[in-house]
Amino acid sequence: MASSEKEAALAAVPSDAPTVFDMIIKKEIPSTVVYEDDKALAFRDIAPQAPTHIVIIPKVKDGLTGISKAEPRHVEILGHLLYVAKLVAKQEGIDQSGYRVVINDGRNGCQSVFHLHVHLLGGRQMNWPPG
Ligand code: D5M
Repeated sequence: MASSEKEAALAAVPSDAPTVFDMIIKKEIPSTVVYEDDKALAFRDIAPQAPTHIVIIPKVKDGLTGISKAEPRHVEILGHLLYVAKLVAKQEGIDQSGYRVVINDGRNGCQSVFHLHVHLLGGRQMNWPPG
């Protein structure tokens, strides 16, 4: 993660207010959408951390600002987002070489946007442990 991305995450204030992702869903700001269905939207990350870096979000937030806020009613959409990650990885041609799926949560997790999202990263060798 670039230091500016980390700084943005550390400065972010957790909130249920609309985020930049709502603007993307409503097409109020541009994004490069790579997948869309009735429940999920996937678009290229504006600050890519790998050759392929896609953000996958639920179209309806329903209180799901982050994974730590998940309730039983969110189980279906959470599973769907992971399945979309698999579909998009194949579509992006990174399924053979492997990839990483990440959900950042809260301050220590470096979450900067409080609308649950799954990162799909690939196209390079990842390291473990992550930074
Ligand atoms: O990740 C939030 C991610 O959202 C971060 O990787 C940048 C990305 N982002 C923020 N604004 C945009 C726009 N406008 N388009 C595309 N991607 C965007 P987090 O896990 O919260 O740190």
